Amino acid sequence: ASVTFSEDNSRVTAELPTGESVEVLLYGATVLSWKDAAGDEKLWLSEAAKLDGSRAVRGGIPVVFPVFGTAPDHPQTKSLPQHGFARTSRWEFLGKSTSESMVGRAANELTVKLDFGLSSAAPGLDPTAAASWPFKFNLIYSVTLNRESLTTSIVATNDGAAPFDCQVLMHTYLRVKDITTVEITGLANAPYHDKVDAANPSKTQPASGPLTISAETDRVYTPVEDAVTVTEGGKPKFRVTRDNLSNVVVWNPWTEKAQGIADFAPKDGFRQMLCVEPGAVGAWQSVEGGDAFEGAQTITLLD
Ligand code: TA6
Repeated sequence: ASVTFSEDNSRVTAELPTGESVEVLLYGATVLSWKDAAGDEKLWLSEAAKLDGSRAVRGGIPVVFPVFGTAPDHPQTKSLPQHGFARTSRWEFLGKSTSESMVGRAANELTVKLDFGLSSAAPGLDPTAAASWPFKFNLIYSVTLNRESLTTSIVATNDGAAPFDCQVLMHTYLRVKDITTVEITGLANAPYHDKVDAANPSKTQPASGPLTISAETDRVYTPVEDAVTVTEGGKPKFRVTRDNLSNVVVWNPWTEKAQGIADFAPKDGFRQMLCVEPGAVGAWQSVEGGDAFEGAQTITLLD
């Protein structure tokens, strides 16, 4: 048995013989769908998400580079759009590879890796980028699927002589059945920047007790533990681990913000989603000419 691929000029899909699948839109190299063997969707995608390249995809896993949010007092990136230009550029599909290994429960388990590229010379580069971020760079983004997990990894290479500063984040929209039964653990004692409390943004997560979501939540954590776990109704659902990404953003827009986001639909869809976003966003990553920044997330299915 082998992996089934499909590719057209807008997206690439891969399906394992056991039924798990992933779909990636070339626009933004945005993972749109990740299904388990039973066909259950693990990511949330807005019903009003634009998939035609007219704006960043609302949902799935948008790639954030070279800036998270906006950085008005950072000369190199202050004129870039929110979350940078990677998610609004057309990436090139570089190819696929499969490997077989004794992984997890299944002997001889298949793993499939899809590679995508975006460079400063690419025709698909969002035009605002070249205009306002004049660095020579090359991005390789890999999406790796096996029965247990989905890994997304990025290598950002500086092809110029001058160093550049960047931030990297994978803006993952996890799908949940009911946000009110969700608990997030692995953040104990973690300092975080609370973007909902401008008056008092610097906080620390208590030593015990899970994070629960019952209002707009927008926090940039620096976890002290390796894994963040999402449970629903007391049952573990997702474990998120990181390589070289020291931050995790937890976001849910809740009622009012969802109402105000044009491409967020249905408006009560915030009850079925939770953004857990691994990134290197607490500080600027300075990449010397010829060097690269690498980071990855792995989302493991626990049920
Ligand atoms: O990751 C959280 C966040 O920075 C929120 O502040 C909110 O702006 C969200 O990203 C969505 O941003 P977007 O530009 O995709 O609407």
